Amino acid sequence: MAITLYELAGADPAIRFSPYCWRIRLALAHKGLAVKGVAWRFTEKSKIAFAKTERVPVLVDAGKTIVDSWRIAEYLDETYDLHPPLLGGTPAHLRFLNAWTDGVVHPAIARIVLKDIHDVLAPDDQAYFRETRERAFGMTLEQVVADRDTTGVAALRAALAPIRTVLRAQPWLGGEAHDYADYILLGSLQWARSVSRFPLLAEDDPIAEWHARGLQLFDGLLAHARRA
Ligand SMILES: N[C@@H](CCC(=O)N[C@@H](CS)C(=O)NCC(=O)O)C(=O)O
Repeated sequence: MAITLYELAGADPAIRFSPYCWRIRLALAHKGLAVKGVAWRFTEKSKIAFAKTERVPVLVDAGKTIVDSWRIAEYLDETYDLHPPLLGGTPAHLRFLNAWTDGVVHPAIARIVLKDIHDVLAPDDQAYFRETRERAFGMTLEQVVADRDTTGVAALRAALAPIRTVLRAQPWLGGEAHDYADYILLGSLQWARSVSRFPLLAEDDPIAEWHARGLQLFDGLLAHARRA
């Protein structure tokens, strides 16, 4: 039976925009595994209650249910060990990259695309998203993104400096070949790309060149995805 992945979707169910779900889409493609994606919306908590979580991604494979993108990547390496490795052994540096991306890069991206995310959501999700995110940020969605053209985008580009340094020295974050390190950040950029046309990266940024190559991986998995 095919692997099933519950993925965050917009009002248009073809718009899949969760950074964590994109990491797993890329991870599955890396492993050469087929997947059936199931569109899930923020307010459909009951649909994933069987997994004892309120968040996606949720992966179901051969009767097993796994939640949390990092844990899913570990599971895929453990279970499909004859396929190309994603994490490879004891991935302390990848754990760091994962935590840094979630904790530093995501807030910087959110400061730019938060209102765009809201705009792609179905009506029930829009109300939920506005309420939960405005509570978390302590201001309106419009206020969060008000300075995105100036300080917002500058803050994101500055935060990405370590990535720029690495990509000046090697073609992929994984080294000579792409691996889960690349999928972590590609997933984050795909989150923004799915919901927004705002240019996160300057054209001459080495990260933009890497991103262009990343979009074409696995027959253009990211490049061909539906966008708002
Ligand atoms: N640490 C989790 C984070 C998962 C997560 O936060 N998912 C978001 C979608 S991007 C979610 O389901 N949010 C539900 C909500 O905000 O109610 C992972 O890596 O999978």
